[in-house]
Amino acid sequence: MVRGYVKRCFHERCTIISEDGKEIQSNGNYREGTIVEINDKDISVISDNQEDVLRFLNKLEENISLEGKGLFPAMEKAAKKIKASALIGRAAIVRFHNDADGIIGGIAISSVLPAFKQPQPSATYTERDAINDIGNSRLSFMPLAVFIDFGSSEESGSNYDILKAAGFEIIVIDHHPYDDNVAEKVLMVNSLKEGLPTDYTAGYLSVQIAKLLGKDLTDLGEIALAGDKSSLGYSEDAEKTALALDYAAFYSHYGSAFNIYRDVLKDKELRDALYRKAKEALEETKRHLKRIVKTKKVGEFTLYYFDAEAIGSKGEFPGSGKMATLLAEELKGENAIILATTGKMLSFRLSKKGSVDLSKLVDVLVEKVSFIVNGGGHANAASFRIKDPSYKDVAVEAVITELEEFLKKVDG
Ligand SMILES: [Mn+2]
Repeated sequence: MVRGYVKRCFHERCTIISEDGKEIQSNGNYREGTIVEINDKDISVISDNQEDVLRFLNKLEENISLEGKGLFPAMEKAAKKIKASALIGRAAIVRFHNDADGIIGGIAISSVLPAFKQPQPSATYTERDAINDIGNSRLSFMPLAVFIDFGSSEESGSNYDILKAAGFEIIVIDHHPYDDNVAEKVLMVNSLKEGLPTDYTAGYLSVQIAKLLGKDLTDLGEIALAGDKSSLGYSEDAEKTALALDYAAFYSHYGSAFNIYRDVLKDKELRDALYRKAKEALEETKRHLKRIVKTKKVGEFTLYYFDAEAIGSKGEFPGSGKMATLLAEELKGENAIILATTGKMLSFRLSKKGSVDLSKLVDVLVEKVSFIVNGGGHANAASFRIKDPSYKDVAVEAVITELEEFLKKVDG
């Protein structure tokens, strides 16, 4: 005798998922989402109250068997939850950061979990996102939300309360610095939380989760690593695809992007065309950068800073963050900190990984400088936002002052 979950009934034929993960076809007519007891060929209704459904779900998750071992237990737990959710046809939303790493994560997870897919424009999960997600799934029971390559921060966490109050369960797959309170509210799969470096990117972790569920997407994993320039290594081909994805992401509208990303992965001609356009734009940017970049010696470091709006045209690829990355690569091995300013956003990059923790520097800036609204990122790449673009020059001054202090403290 096992329990089962009524997945759907149509013309007196029902699909029931048993707690050991089997799909059973049966005659009858039950309400979807009902928990039943299966006794040989007899089926009796238990209930459809939330407690019984949750108990069933926990049992089902426990019974899921995985292919091999995960990098850490939270990863296995997420894999089981995703598989169980897919089995019972639970409503799900997958939001992923709209860059190569996030996109690969979105593709990997949605290959094992049918879900509403949504590229995430900002690095935080906002009030607006929460209200939209609730609105989109308000008729479903206990929907699952999976957030990839963003969403570990305190700011995101405050909006998870709304989502959870509406009955959502949340999984966050990420490699950005995380907030302890957020880690308690969600099932967090974050490399930093497990003592792994940020090089285990969100897309890479997502590919590993899919692998535990029998989907081998190893090639995609490399593209995710390339997108975030991970030290775990990647092929030249993966690097090309990552750049093509970033380029497509930059120009696509948020709602319709997902299928284009899949096309880029499938269609080499399209990928190469996008790659060439992106590469051209980057080469052009490189030439302009040399012309306008300013430098300032701060302690052991040289700060390279530039106004991204003085290069190229507004709203065109590459964005200011990518420009900063480009310069960081040019200066590889040098003790350089790069700062790109544009509108309200200022982005830092490091040319020598690990030489200083940029996310900590941004924390200090947010705390000490009144016109800096918020910020975040990781050790090698971080950014912050100012109240108004007119504060841009003062912001650069503030960065120089605070950086000096910050470096002294790190040394001492
Ligand atoms: Mn990432």
